[in-house]
Amino acid sequence: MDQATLSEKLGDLGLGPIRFFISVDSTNNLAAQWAREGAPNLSLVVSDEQTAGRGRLGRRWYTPPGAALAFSLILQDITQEAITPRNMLSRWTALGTLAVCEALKQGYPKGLYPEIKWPNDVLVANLKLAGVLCETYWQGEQLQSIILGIGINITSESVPSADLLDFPATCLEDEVKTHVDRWDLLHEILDKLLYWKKLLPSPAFIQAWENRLAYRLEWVQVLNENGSSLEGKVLGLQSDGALELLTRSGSRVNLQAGEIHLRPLKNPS
Ligand code: BT5
Repeated sequence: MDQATLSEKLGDLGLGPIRFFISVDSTNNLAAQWAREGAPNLSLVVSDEQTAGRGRLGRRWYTPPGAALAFSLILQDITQEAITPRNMLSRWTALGTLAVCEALKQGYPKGLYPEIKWPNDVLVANLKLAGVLCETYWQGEQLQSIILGIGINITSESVPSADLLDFPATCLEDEVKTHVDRWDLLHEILDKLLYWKKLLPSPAFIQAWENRLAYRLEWVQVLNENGSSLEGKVLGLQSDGALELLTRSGSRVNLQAGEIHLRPLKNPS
């Protein structure tokens, strides 16, 4: 792939300019820098390899060459969607996960059941296939830009060894048992993303997100970064994107998308 070919391939989507790299540290870093320098809305950074790809809270995201999709979309016209308050920001992360799910479902309608592991992962067959890192840049209370970074494992080379993972992972080719054209998939993901972006403030968006939610009506353990944990049954989503759980004592708890992890509970007592 090269920049001109990719720009042509994605040309019908109405994106901003596209920068394609063979290798970068992190597409989110390059996108943030470009946004500061005045990148137009919907500019896109794509790289074949990332040498220091990032997950949340300084965690690593592995993107070896020739094996995955790694890209970052720059969103500058955020007020247009009219959901700038901080408590609505989880919708932007969900936009990435939902777009990946819908593109996968469209491409592989039979046999692939992508789900959103709240707040930022895409699972297939209970294995992590993709992750979203949404970063915001503010000037005071004014949201300037959002960088929506998405990483998807395509070939088996993209799946890190188990010792590097905090949740078991897979790649698309292993799940669909056939060759995948990652650039076709990129086109479809961006297409879905632009579609749902327009609907971001609507109840239909929350509904579509909730329809893809993993572990619905199942018991999960919620692990906090501070070491505390909570067990609950996943009920669904609140209108602000909070995850609603029913605890063992019968109370309802709404989780905001902070630094927490969900784990399925195999044998709830
Ligand atoms: C994420 O974080 O899942 C967000 C990943 C976002 C990556 C994209 S790629 C384009 C853009 N540029 C960037 O630098 N980042 C974005 P989190 O939920 O914190 O998960 C991180 C954890 O996922 C790590 O601690 C590993 O356990 C695991 N992991 C790392 N690489 C993986 C991979 N290729 N496949 C599956 N799991 C992986």
